[in-house]
Amino acid sequence: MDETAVKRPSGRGRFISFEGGEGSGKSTQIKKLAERLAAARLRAIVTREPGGSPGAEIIRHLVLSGMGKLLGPDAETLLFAAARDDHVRSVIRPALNQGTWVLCDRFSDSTRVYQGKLGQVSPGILNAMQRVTIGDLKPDLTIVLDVPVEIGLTRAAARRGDAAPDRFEAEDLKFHQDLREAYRQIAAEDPRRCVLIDATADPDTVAAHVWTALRDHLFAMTSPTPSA
Ligand code: Z5A
Repeated sequence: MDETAVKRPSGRGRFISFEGGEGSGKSTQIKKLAERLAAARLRAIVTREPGGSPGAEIIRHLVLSGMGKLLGPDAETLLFAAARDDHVRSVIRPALNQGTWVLCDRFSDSTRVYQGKLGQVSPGILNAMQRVTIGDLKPDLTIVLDVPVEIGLTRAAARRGDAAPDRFEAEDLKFHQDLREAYRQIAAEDPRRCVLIDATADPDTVAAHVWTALRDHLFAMTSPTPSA
């Protein structure tokens, strides 16, 4: 890709979310993309959900400990929404408004998948929460990293070592298979925003596909087409 293309002034920063199942490599790929954007002299922040702001990190601790699950699916969804509200207001919107790119490890698709498709929380609740927390904000590009469940869980277990699995890692195999399917479906339904990437290859190969997705989706949007 012509890296001068990413330096075109465009006002608002770009918002890129990374989604996928456990161990799909989101954190690894976000780090690589951040390094590449920095090399292209683009201001970018890396953040995550749940979390990303001091208030939201407290809620992250709560939900990943399993406390939210005890309250039931609707209340657990409200916890994710409260975290997102703080994160969007205090980190994401200010950064985008200053022209900084935001690379976010999970965003609203995670709620659609984990709470909606798998947790059976009603579309009414999800839509209401979305209106309150993000309004019309949506990622310019969502990278969906796709790996067979066995590979993702093996990677996640290897990284975790002796530590106990968190609230979602502890779910059964069917949960993780349904999760993968739900993400594939979201990517298929919204091809203008989402790119499904096979994340079974080595990290550098996956990173090359992520970069191609940026070129095809974001720079097609910003046109004019960069000269070679
Ligand atoms: N959740 C929700 O329910 N509702 C919501 O609205 C939101 C979230 C926002 C957050 O977990 C949980 O919250 C999440 C959904 C739920 N479920 N879970 N669990 P988290 O942030 O703690 O974890 P995660 O988002 O699932 O990410 P992860 O498990 O940490 O994985 P990852 O970031 O996708 O992967 P990684 O850390 O980059 O890589 C994992 C390991 O694999 C690591 O050792 C790497 O070195 C290795 N790796 C990475 N890429 C490769 C390749 N290509 N080949 C070989 N090895 C690799």
